[in-house]
Amino acid sequence: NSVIYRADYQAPAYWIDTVDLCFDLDPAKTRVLNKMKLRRNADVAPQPLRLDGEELNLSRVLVNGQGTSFKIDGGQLVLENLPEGDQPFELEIFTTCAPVKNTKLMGLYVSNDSFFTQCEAEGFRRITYFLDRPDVMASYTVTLRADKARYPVLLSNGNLVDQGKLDDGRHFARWVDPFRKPSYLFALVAGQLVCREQRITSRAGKEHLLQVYVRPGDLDKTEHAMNALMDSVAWDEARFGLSLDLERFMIVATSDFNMGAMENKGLNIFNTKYVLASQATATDTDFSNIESVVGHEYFHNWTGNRVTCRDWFQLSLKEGLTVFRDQEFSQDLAGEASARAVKRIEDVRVLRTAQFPEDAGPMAHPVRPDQYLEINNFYTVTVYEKGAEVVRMMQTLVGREGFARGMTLYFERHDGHAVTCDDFAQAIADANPGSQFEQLLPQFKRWYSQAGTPRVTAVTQYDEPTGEYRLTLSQSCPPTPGQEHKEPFVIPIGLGLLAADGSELTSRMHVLTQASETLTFPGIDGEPVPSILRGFSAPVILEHAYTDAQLLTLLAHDTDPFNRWEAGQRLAVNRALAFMGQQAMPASDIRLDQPYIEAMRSILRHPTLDSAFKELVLTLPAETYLGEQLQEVDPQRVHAVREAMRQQLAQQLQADWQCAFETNSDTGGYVPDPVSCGRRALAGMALTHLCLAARSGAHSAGPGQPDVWPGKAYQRFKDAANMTDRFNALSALVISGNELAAPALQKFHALFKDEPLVLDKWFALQAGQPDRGGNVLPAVKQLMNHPDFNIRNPNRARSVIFSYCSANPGAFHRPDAAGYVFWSERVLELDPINPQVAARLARALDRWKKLVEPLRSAAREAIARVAAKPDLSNDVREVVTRALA
Ligand code: B3K
Ligand code: ZN
Repeated sequence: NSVIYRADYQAPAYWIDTVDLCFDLDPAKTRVLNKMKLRRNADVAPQPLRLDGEELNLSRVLVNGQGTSFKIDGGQLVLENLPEGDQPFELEIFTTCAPVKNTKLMGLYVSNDSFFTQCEAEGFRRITYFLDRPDVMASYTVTLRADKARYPVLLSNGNLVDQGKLDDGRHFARWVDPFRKPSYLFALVAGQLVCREQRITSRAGKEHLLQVYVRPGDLDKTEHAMNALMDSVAWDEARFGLSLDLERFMIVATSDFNMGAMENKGLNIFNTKYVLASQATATDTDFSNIESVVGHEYFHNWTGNRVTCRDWFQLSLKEGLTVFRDQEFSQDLAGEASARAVKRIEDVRVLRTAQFPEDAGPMAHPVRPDQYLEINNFYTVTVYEKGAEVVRMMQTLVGREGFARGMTLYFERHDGHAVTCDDFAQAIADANPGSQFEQLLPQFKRWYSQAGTPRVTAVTQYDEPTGEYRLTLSQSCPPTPGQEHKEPFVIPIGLGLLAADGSELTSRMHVLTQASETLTFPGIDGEPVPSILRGFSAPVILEHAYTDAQLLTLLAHDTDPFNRWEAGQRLAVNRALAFMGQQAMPASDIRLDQPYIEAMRSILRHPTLDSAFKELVLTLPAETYLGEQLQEVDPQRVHAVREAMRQQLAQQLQADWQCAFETNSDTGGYVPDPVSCGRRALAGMALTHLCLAARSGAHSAGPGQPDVWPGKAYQRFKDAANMTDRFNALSALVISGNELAAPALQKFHALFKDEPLVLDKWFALQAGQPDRGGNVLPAVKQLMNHPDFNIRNPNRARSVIFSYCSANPGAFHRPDAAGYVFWSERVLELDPINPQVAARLARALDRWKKLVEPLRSAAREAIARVAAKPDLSNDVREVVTRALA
C-alpha cells in the first residue's frame, strides 16, 4: 500500500529454478499444489524468504518434505528457518482460491464456465505464493485436473506431455514449458473450447502447430486471426531473423478480459474483440486491430518473453519495442508507400490525442517511470506509444539496417535474461560504432527519464538579395509532476523545402541536440515553404507561424504524405481556434472561408490520391486535440464549433460528397485490404456528410423535394453485405440526428442480439452520439438498464460508460455537472468489482484543471468525492490523488 521507487531495486534474495504446479480446477474452490526448487542468491545478504500472495487460503507448507514454521506478513508468506548454505531446497505450498468470485479478472477466474488466467503484472500471486517479480525465471511443469465433460480442453504453456482419464469423470493434462519464464507469463485455460488449426513450416524448415481456440459457434470467425498469426511468424523471420521457438503456439479468446490480449508463453489469451471477425460482424477497423494485436502478442515472444524486464519500471523495454514492431508489421503488410503513410498518420493521431494529454496532465510520467503505487496504472499510452516513438527515433538515427544489427546484438547479449531499457539502447549503440547515435546515447536516453512533450519552435528568415534561408529550431519542455526542469532532448527532424510552386528544393534529416540551433540554406531562389518534422520524425509539438498560403502549398504539393495531411489539420485547427476566440458568435453563424473549402474540395476530387488518405484529410481534428491547443477549455463550445465546421463541409461540398459516395460505395466482394478499406471509409464519411447536409434542408434538395440521402442511408444500412458499410450507414443516421436512426438502431439490435461484440458497437454508438440539448446522459442511464448491459463485463462497461465519459466530451461536460456525478458513481461502483477498469475510468477527468468555470470546480468536487471514499483500491486512489495534487 505504499509507493515503489525504481531507485530501490534489489536483486531477489532467492532464485526459483523449477515449479511444479498441480491444479484441481473447481469454480468455487480450486486447489493448487505448488512444488518449487529454490536456492539462495549468493550475491545478496542472507534473509528470510518472502513470497507474495493475495486472496489465497493457505493450508500447508513443507520444506524438503517436512512441516515448517511460517508467518503471514502484509499478505506475504515469510519463511525464516530455511536450510543454511547454497544447497537447493524443495518448498511445497498447498492453497485454495475461488475463481468464480474473482471479478477483478486478475489471477485465475471464470468466464462463461471456462477457466482463464491473467498474471501480468502481479496476478500470479493470486494463484499461489511466489516470488512474483519478472527477474525470477523458472521452468514450469503444470498438471491440470478437472471434470472432463464440463472442461474437455485443458491448456497451459509449452508442450503437452501427458493426458488421461481420472476417477469420477475427471481427466488430466500435463504441460511442460521448455523455456524458463517469469511468473507473469504463466497461463492456463480450461473449458469447452474448439480450435482452428494450421500446420506451418518455418523458413528454417521447422514444423509448428498454430491453434486458435474459441467457444463452439465462433469457429467461423477465426480465419482472419489465424492468417494474421501466420503473417506474424513469417514477418518476424524475414525482418528480424526471429523464428518461432515452440512446437505449438496457441491463442485463446475470452469475452471477459481487462485489456486487449496477453502474451503468455505459447498460450496467448485474447479479448474476443481482437480475435473474432467475419465480414458480417466486424468492421474494417476491427480486422486491422486484430492484425495488429495478434502481431503484437506474437512479437512479444522475443521482445518480452525471450528477453524480459528486470523490474516493472522497465515495462517500455518490452511494450514500446513491441508496439514499434507491430506498427512496422502493419506498415509492411499494407505494402504501398501511400498505405504505409496512412498507417503512420493513424498511429500519430493516437499519440497526439491520447498520449500528449497524458504527458501534460497529472499522470504524466517518463517512458521509464521512477515510481508507482499500482503498476497496473502504468500500462499507458506513454509507456506503449511514446515508448514506440523512442524506438522509432533510434531506427531513424541508425537506419533500418543499423537497427536490425542492434536487435541482433540485443538478443545475442540478453537472450534468456531480465534486463533494462539501458541494455536495449546500449545494444543499438554498440552495434553502430562511430555513429552519431552512439555519441549521443547519454543525451538520447533523456527520452526515457524526462516526462512531458517537448515543443520545437521554428523561426525562419529569408534574405532576398543573397538567397540565404535560415531556419532556427528551438526546443523546450514544460514541467511535469516532480520534474521542474528539463534538459534538451535529441530530436531527429525531417526537413524539406518547397518552392512557391510546390516543387521540392531539398530534403534532409537534422538532429537537434541543443536548446537552439540555426540551419542555413544558401542559394535559395525565392522564399521557400518549409516542411518540418516530416513523417512525424519525433514525438514533439511543432510550433511554426505558417501562413495559410504556405499550408495550402504543403497540402497540395508536399512529397511527404504525413506533412501533407498535417497541413490540412493545421488549416482546420487555425479556423477552429479563431471561431472559439469569438465567444459571442453562435456556432450556427460559423462560415468556413472559400480557400479552405476549395482546398478540401480539391483533395476530395483529387484524381490520384488514395481514398483512405482523403478520408484522413477531410476528418477534422478531434475535440480533445483541439482542447489541448487552448489554455482554458469549454468542451461544449469545442464540440459546437467542430460540429458547425463539419456541417459547413457537409453543405459546401455536397456535390463532391455525392461524387465521392458514388465512386467509392461499391467495393465488390468483401476483402479488408487497404484500398477497399479506404474506399469504404470515404464512402461512409460521404454518407454522413450527405445526411448532415440533408438536415439543413436549404442546400440539399430543391424546393418541395424531400432529401433522399437519409432514406438512401437507411436502405444501405438494411442491404449492406458487410458490417463496415452497415455500421457506417447506421452511424450516418445517428450522427445526423435523423428520425430514421431510431428504427435502424432497433433493427440492428434485433439482427445482432446474439453477437456480444456487435452489441458493444450498438451501445457505444448511442453513448458516443453528438449531444442534442443534453439528451445523451439520460440515454446512457437507460442503456445501463438494458437487459444486455452488464457492468462486470469490461467490454460492455467500456462500450457504455467509457464511450460517454471518455469519448464524448461535448455530452459529458455538462454545466449542471450531472455527467461528473454519473462518472463518480460509476468509478465507485466499479472499484470493488474491478479496480483496473475503475482506474481507467477515473482518468476521464485527468485534464480537469484546464476546464472553464463552473466546470472546473464541479469536476474537482466530483474527484474529491471519489477520493473521500474509504477503502479505495490502490489503482483508483493513485489516479485521484494525483489528479487533486
Ligand atoms: N502485456 C499485456 C498487458 C498486461 C496489462 C496488465 N495490466 C498486453 C500487451 O501489452 O501485449
Ligand atoms: Zn504488449
